Amino acid sequence: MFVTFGGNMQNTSRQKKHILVLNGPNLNLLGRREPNIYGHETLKDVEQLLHTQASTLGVTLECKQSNREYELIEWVHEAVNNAQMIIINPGAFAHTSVALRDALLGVGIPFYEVHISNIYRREAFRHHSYLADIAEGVISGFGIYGYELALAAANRLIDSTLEK
Ligand code: CA2
Repeated sequence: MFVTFGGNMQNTSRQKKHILVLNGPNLNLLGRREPNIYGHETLKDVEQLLHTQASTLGVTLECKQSNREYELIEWVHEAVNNAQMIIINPGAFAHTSVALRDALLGVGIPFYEVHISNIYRREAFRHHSYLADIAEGVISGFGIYGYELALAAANRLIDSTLEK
């Protein structure tokens, strides 16, 4: 059940809503290089925005970034114990990683794939993602706003499953 309290939506059901936000290789450089493609905000700025949005929605959030494929895979495995949704910007691993695909398939946690840039307007090798066909949805080309869209959508998807 959901009630508004001080303008914020509160989840009064006993089940905690928890979302894992993963960022892959080189996204720690956000805001520091290639602002024409990825904008001026740093990853810390993005994570702060998402934490603010999450508290308004009444969900808890964990944000992690790694340049290592195995670390992302480990975090996906660990999420099986506590996250109802994953939001992932896999970076270039979207275009290369069967292992990350297998991890996401293996745990079966629903996830949204986010790309800051429009990968379909870029080089041909970015047009294919190993995650896209197993994702609940893909957001690409909305800048960092894509993460906020994904969080709003993830919260709704969790609510719809809690209601059942
Ligand atoms: O558009 C996206 O979010 C990407 O996932 C970003 C990846 C790229 O390989 C994907 O094709 C699309 C690259 C992340 C690199 O991030 C940087 C950020 C700032 C400066 C340099 C790299």
